[in-house]
Amino acid sequence: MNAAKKIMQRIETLARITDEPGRLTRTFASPAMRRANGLVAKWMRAAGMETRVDAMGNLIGHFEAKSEDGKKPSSILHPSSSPRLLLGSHLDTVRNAGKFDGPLGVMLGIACVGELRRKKTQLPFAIEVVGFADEEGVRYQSAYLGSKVLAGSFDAKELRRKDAAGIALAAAIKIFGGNPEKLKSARLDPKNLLGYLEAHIEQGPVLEGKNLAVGIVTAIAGQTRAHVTFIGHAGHAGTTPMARRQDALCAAAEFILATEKLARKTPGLVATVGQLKAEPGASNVIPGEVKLTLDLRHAKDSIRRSAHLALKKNAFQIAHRRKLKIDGEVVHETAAVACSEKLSGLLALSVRRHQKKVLRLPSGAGHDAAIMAGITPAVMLFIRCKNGISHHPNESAKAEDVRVALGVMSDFILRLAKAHE
Ligand code: HGY
Ligand code: MN
Ligand code: MN
Repeated sequence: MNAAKKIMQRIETLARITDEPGRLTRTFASPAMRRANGLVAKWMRAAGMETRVDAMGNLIGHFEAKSEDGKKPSSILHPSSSPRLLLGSHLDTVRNAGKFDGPLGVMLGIACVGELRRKKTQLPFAIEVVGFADEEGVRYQSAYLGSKVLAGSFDAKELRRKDAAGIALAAAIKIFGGNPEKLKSARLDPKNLLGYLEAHIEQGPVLEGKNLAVGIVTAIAGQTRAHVTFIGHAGHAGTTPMARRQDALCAAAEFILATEKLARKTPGLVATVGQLKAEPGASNVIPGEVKLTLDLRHAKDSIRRSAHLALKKNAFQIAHRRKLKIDGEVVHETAAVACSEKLSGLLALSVRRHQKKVLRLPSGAGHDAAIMAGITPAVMLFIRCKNGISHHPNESAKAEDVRVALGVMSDFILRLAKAHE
């Protein structure tokens, strides 16, 4: 079976590993994540890699091209100190997710190693394929827990975060078999890293619109994730006159529409209220308290930050006018990150070998590459996805485009090896 077909088959198999029967949901340190790590580790070993799961639950496959006599090339002194190129993406998903967001990058990384081994290619560096433990931030609301540990930018304060069931992050790590005390030492040594290449579906309509299989990411948009709570007064739906209500849900509704209005009139800004919880949550009770999430993205940090300030001010004004109290906190913020010019230039040469046109485009979605760029040059290859759909079960990519991506990535590795000799 050809490599692209095998990747598509594995994507299907992996998509059946879920925490929620009937739909794909695989969140940080969950039983499904454990099963997914086990299966992907098996595929990594079949491709000739040694595998390990680090203190945070990241799955890492290590590959060293051996010379004919089975010895490691001289530059590969020891797994901990050999120069290496990182490939990969995340294995966790959003709720009711698509199959490709994350896993496609990991499967392509494994396939690259499989090709190198099949062709007995000699490389002056090792390759590590990473399946990150938590990029989406669904369970603990703060994204990139896996890549932050490898990049050494994880903040130990996050360990106190609680999930919806009240389980602290530190406890979830331990239950999964990780070690919250060893997160610092799980950091990769930047000295050994040549770079990080992440292949990922575009999650947007641009490549499809230009009829291109792949594209190169210029930069990853910055993001702010915040929680906003409107605190009013619960009351009887039948007896409380409209003029005397402190209805938290009406305040939230006004805020949500104001958020949408600001994003619609600010070029390049996207804003989303993805979660909302109204308490006490009965049809005949005026909602006394509403907690909602706010997700803001923009390629320019200054615009994202001023939008956040404007919305915060607006929320206070709405609360004041309606005689409510308001509370809020920023739970996650990452700056916009430019991809490595040097590695993108090399990747462009590889794309040109497989596609007439080289398109460079920004990413509105966040990616582990944004965090890994903190310790090593990061470069991203986008793969066309159908109607740009993502974070939805209809997310899909074509085997033919996956074949192109595999060719580009394999070519990129050889180019990097040449440049490294
Ligand atoms: O939300 C995002 O941008 C990504 O899918 N984590
Ligand atoms: Mn995603
Ligand atoms: Mn993703």
